[in-house]
Amino acid sequence: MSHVRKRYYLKTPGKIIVAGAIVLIIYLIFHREITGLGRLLFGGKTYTNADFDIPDYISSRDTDGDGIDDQSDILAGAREYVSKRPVYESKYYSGGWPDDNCGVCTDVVANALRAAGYDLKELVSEDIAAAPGEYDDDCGDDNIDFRRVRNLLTYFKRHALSLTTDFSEIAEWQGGDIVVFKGHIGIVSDKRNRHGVPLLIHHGGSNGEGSRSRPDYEEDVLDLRNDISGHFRVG
Ligand SMILES: [Ca+2]
Repeated sequence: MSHVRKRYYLKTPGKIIVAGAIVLIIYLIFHREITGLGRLLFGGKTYTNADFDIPDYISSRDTDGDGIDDQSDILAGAREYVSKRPVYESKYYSGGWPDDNCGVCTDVVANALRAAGYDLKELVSEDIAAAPGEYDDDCGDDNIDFRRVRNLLTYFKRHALSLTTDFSEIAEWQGGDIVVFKGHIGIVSDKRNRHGVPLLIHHGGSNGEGSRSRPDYEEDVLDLRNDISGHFRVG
């Protein structure tokens, strides 16, 4: 008894689609550093301050007294937090701090600063009490106030060093800085793209309101955004 192997062939439209997809993928891989979609999908080669003759910024402060300067602690704290691959989910916690590996964009910043000895829950609460007119009227719950982008923007405007929002001034951007967008916030990476623009350590969708866990929390997306509202340095 003979067996006749049945072969399946793609029809012409299918072949064109598959070939087109392959060409597009190859193009994006080889041009990933100059195309926004390629950078998002495949990342790109990264650079450091040394590649652009930019001196590393070392803070003169060591708030938690661990022998490591604040700026370095903040950067390491951000990486430590996202290394646990938190799940993007916006929930209320009775203690304020998420304790189930879920979180939102503000939790990256709160945990990064916590690693340097800054308790944003306490600091934001104290500042709202000291200057309630500077914050929105719906503030007043310590457990959530420090997890809202708009409150952190107000707090950093009042208490942190405000720096340029021009991405072309690459020497003014350092790992451990804080960057705020419309509805989103993150920590500046010490890795840079081919133009010297740093990567962003963050959690959330590209519009800041993501609802899924990201496969990569450190991305070359900073200069793809046009809604920056603040660049700050705490350390
Ligand atoms: Ca320290």
